[in-house]
Amino acid sequence: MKNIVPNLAISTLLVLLVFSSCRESDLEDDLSAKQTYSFTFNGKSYLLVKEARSWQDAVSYAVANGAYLAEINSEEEQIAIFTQLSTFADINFNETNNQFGFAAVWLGGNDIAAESVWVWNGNNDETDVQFWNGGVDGNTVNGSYNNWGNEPDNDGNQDVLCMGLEATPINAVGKWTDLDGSDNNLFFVMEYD
Ligand SMILES: [Ca+2]
Ligand SMILES: [Ca+2]
Ligand SMILES: [Ca+2]
Ligand SMILES: [Ca+2]
Repeated sequence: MKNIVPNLAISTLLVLLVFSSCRESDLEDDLSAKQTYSFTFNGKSYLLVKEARSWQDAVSYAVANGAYLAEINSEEEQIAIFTQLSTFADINFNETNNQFGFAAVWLGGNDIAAESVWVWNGNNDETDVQFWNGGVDGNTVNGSYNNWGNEPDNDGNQDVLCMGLEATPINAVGKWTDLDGSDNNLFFVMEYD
């Protein structure tokens, strides 16, 4: 009988340890183990997470870390982010390939709430800013910047935005494309205020 209590205590401790380490590795906001690349532009910090995720998962990561998926508000911001990604971030294109065969990264644009109403909402909350209305032949809203390729075309119902890191037959490198956020797992860029 003497040894039962200590054994129970040790067993309980082991169970707790295993449980907590499982929980640790499941945490959505555990960025320490991930490959990342950080940079700044115009007083903002950005973090590229080199882990291919669905768009919604990428948003969850960003929000859990006090950030949002990058919202590109000017040509200068587009150039800064694209230059960092294409020149310095050391991205393995094969790891962030989309279903159409070109490398891309998620940004915070989407038309989830209403088709063809494109907003920046990189934390997927109630606050967004519309920047585009319509499809390929749509129009900018309130003079907002955009860098669409021959997109958005909502091909098969595509409601989230990525930046291409490779040219395609219809889009130059760096252009924006709408994709299905669940059918594609991509690296993603977080922006911090
Ligand atoms: Ca921004
Ligand atoms: Ca928002
Ligand atoms: Ca759409
Ligand atoms: Ca598209």
